[in-house]
Amino acid sequence: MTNLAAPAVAHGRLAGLDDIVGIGRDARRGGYSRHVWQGAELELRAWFMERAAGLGLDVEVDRNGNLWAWWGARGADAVVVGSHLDSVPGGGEFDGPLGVVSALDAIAMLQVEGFVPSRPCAVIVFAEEEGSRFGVACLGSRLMTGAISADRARSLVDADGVSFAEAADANGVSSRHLGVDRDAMRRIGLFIELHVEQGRGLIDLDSPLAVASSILAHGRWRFDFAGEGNHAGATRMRDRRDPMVAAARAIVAIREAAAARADDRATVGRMEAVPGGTNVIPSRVSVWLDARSQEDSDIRALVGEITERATEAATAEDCFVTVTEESWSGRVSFDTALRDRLVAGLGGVPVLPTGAGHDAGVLASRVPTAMVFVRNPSGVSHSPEEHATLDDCIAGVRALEGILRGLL
Ligand code: HGY
Ligand code: MN
Ligand code: MN
Repeated sequence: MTNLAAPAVAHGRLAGLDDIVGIGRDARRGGYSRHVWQGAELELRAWFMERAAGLGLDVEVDRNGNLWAWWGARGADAVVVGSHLDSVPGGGEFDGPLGVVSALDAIAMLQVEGFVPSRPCAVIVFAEEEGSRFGVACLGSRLMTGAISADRARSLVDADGVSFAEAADANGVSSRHLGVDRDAMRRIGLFIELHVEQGRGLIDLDSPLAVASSILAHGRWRFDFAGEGNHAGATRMRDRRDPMVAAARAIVAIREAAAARADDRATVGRMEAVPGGTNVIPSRVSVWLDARSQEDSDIRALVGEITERATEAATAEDCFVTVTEESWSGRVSFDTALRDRLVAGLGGVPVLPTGAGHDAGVLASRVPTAMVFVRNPSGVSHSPEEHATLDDCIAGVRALEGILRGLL
């Protein structure tokens, strides 16, 4: 069938992205800071509910704070599409929202064309995908699938000491009912997440779209270096037990360890010194490690080496280090039948692996799951420089529309 409809456009971007372009701008960091159940993310939730209701979709919040918008009756074997609306601190405009906006636009286009689905269909917005507030990425999908226990999730705290349980309760999601959502999981027949590409893959392949093959194994570890808090002027250099110096040595070792391995990635993008005064030798320094590798065993080996070297660094400064695994995601290979179906339906687009984590990766071990990537001409993500052209975004919506037409 010929496409009769086109996605709405405003000010040179998809109209849905234009609607939310002013929400959560971060004047200090640049880009967007949209964190679960805080001002901007709450505005985005309200925007989603209104936009979905405007399309006649039936919106609900599930027991873990994820949003669902049903096209037609809720039911088993549903085709579920969507992504997330939260961001990293100072993130880009597309990571998450592009998938949500494109899903709504694809449904809107099918509606204009008079298409009537013969199978349940829903758009989902997963909560706390980036883990920017509570530390564990993909928290909404992990809770829904049982990949994290409700007790563990309830006990996670944000930078102000607010627990996930408290934040959930304050936002109408009962913390007592957090956890594996068997009803929701039974309803998902398959899940498709459209996402901006987060590397240079599509630039180099000269294609606006790709379908995902796999996600690197990845995880987060917290290294807490403990020393002796003391006075910056009164403490002789030889008398210090400075955890900042130990942490600095460990960070250099992290880079060396990852760089010495074929395709491993290790990042320290966050650290905290306690108490954090210019004239105070810290008593504790926490360093968050994000590590990723091709295989689960590679990453275990990498983190093992990093732990040894961090321990040496701590000992050299007469400090101690404790290591806590905050989250773990094994390597994901997406469903090959669904992937091949999408590739064929999209005229033979390339198949790409990704180093970025996604809710689709969490769902992949439970239900057939696929991802569609939209070219990112900057090749940059988790930064205000992340980009996708309007033409490529439209190609993504059209792709999703065609995929839904074929599946529904
Ligand atoms: O951290 C990640 O890979 C992500 O984009 N959630
Ligand atoms: Mn991201
Ligand atoms: Mn994302």
